[in-house]
Amino acid sequence: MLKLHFAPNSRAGRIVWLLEELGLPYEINKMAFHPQDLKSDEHRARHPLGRVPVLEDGDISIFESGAIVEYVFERHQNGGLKPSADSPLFPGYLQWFHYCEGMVMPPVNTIVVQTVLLPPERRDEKALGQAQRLLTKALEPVEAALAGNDYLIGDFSGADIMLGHACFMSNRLGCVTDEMPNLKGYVERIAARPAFKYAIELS
Ligand SMILES: N[C@@H](CCC(=O)N[C@@H](CS)C(=O)NCC(=O)O)C(=O)O
Repeated sequence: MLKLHFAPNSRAGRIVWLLEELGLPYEINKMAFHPQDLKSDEHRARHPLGRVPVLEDGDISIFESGAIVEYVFERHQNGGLKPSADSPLFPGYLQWFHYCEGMVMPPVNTIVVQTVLLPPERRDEKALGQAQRLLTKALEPVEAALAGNDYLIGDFSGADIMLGHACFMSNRLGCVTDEMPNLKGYVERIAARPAFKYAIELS
C-alpha cells in the first residue's frame, strides 16, 4: 500500500489530489506543519531536509512532488493524465509540469516566508515586492496558455496537478489579479474538482 507523508497547506496536497484523481488506495501519515514533526529524526530519515511530500511504496521512499507524480504514473497508473512521448501534447505537458517548481514556486516560497513564516519584525518589504513582481511575470505565460483552454494542455493532466496547485496557491496569496481572467477561471475549475476539494479540505 502506498503511504503518503503529508502536512496541511503544503505541496503534499498535490499527491493527495493525484491519488484521489486516480482512485489509488493509500494511507496517509498526517504530520503538523511544524518543526517538531517535520524536523524529527524520524521524518529526516525520509527526507534529509525534513520536507513534504514523501511517498513510500514498499521498500521505496521518494521525495519531490514532481518526481512522485511521475513515479506513480510509471509504476502504478496514469489514468490518461500523461500524454505519450509521441503525442503532440507531450512537449507542452513537460514544459508546464516543470515550470511549476522551476519558475512559479520560487517566488511563491519567498512570499510565504515574507508574509506568513517570518515574525513581522524580520519581514523584508523589498524582498516581498520583488517576489510579487516575479510571480506576476511567471504567471503571464500561464495566463496566455489558458486562452481558449480549460486546462494547460487542453485536457486535464499531471501538469495541472503540479502547476494548477501552484496557481491555486498564488491565487490564495492574492497574486492572481483581475488582469488574469483565464487564470481566475482555471483556479475555479480546479477548485471545483472533487479530488482537489478533498485534498484541500484535508489541509
Ligand atoms: N520541491 C519540493 C519542495 C518541498 C517543500 O519545500 N515542501 C514544503 C511544504 S510545501 C515543506 O516541507 N516545508 C517545510 C519546511 O521548509 O520546513 C517538492 O516539490 O516536493
